[in-house]
Amino acid sequence: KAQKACMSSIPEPIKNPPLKSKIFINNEFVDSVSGKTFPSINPTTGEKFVDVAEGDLADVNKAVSAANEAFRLGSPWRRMDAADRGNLLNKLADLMERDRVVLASLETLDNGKPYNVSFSTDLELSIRCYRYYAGWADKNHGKTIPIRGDQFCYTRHEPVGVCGQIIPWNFPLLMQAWKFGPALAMGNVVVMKPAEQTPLTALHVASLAAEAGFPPGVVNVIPGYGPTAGAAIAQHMDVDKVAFTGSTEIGQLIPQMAAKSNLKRTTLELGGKSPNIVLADADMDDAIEKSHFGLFFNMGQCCCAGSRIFVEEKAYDEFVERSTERAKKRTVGDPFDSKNEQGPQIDEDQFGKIMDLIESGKKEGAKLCTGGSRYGDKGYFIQPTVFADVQDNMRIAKEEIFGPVMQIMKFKTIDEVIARGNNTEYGLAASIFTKNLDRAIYLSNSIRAGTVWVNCYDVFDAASPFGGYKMSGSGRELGEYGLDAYTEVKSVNIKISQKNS
Ligand code: TXE
Repeated sequence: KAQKACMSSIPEPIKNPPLKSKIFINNEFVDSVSGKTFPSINPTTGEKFVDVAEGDLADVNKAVSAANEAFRLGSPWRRMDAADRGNLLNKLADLMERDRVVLASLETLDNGKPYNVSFSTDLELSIRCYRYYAGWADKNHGKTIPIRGDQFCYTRHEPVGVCGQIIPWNFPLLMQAWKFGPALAMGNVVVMKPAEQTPLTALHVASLAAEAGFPPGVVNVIPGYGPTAGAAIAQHMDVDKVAFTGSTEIGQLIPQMAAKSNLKRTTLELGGKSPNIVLADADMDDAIEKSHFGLFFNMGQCCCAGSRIFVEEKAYDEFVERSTERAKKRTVGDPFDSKNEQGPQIDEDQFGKIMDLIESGKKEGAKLCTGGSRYGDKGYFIQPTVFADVQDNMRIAKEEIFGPVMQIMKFKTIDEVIARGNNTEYGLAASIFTKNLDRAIYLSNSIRAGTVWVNCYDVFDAASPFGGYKMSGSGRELGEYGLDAYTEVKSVNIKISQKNS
């Protein structure tokens, strides 16, 4: 009931929101140096709806120069009080509130996620993230340290400088917020490349940053492709740091490019194959609904999706049967229609990758309980799919599917499920459903993952750090920990005539 009341308070979307489709440098929208554009496709129809300026090396060079100029000593940005950087971030959040319907509509048009979700989740979490980091702007400071001798020693927390930020398409606004928030709060300047599939909300937010009053050159957004614009950022000699969220495959290239150029700092947030462990003593209604959400949310396009569900033997049959029923009820279709829980996948490539993995599951002998095919005949929709009797060596149990495809496996003992849960190159997230506190804690401590959810899934808060063990990434975003990636610590030692305690 509460959910319904909340949904009904969501304002109507705008079907044709205003589109900002040029490159954003120095607080201005400009064409690409080459004059080239690329099409942005509506995943609901598979049709182009706008041409976007295509940035590459030449545009990245321009943006990096603008960013360096904004970061020079004595610049308005460098001279600004830290608290005022926080005020600007809060102003940006206010403007996002003002344009919330436009941004949510744009996100749904470009990405295909249900409008209700864009409005109530993506916008809400993004705005909160900016406000959270606004509060940190004047609170991440150094120490004075009582070293030996007649010395005065203190540390300064300085910005890293020009931060390259490369983000994916699954949560365009939120990934931008996770990266802009801490970077700007700490006084850095940014050159961001949004994913080629979803450049529009990033560009709209850039214009809001200018309106909020961020000085020219502090925020730059270059739409374009990965191997050109993205690689130009990662390889740039005048970029001090690169933060990347995307595939593990490209995540392995980023530090190589960083090292071969100027050893810029890197943080990576990559793929996952997260275990969701359901013990027989769990509240089954709750475990089934939250496991459904943990996998199918955002069309399965979540790095932390609970995509290996291990269910204890005694509860296995019930879990499979009821999860199948729930998946069959999942409503799929036009993401602007508020009755739909699921929209299209992001593009043809992802659609093809997911269908290929579904076929592999069928061929390798997993039991297809529901779904398994395309939905409709237009756009990139896939039926909610459930596989049971999945074995650990099947491709669907090992590879990140990034689609609406659930894998259910059976286990007998706690030690077995820990070993199997950890038997992956990834380590982003995990979850445990049980009423037994002792087992919940033992399992949470034993699974090698950056986030563990107990009796819940996808609980995100800007204050709680997020990031991966193993090949799911390095470094942490969000929370106080997330400031580290955007801070250089300088130790200053001053010789003094006499130190006293
Ligand atoms: O990712 P890419 P794709 C996973 C998911 C998905 C797979 C492929 O399994 O099926 O990755 O998705 C930029 N130098 N995730 O192809 O290519 C690119 O332009 C610099 C998990 O979309 O990694 C985009 O901005 N940058 C993930 C960003 O990298 C490059 C979210 C991500 O694209 C580049 C998305 C290059 N050579 C996909 N090549 C998560 N962790 O949430 C590409 N890019």
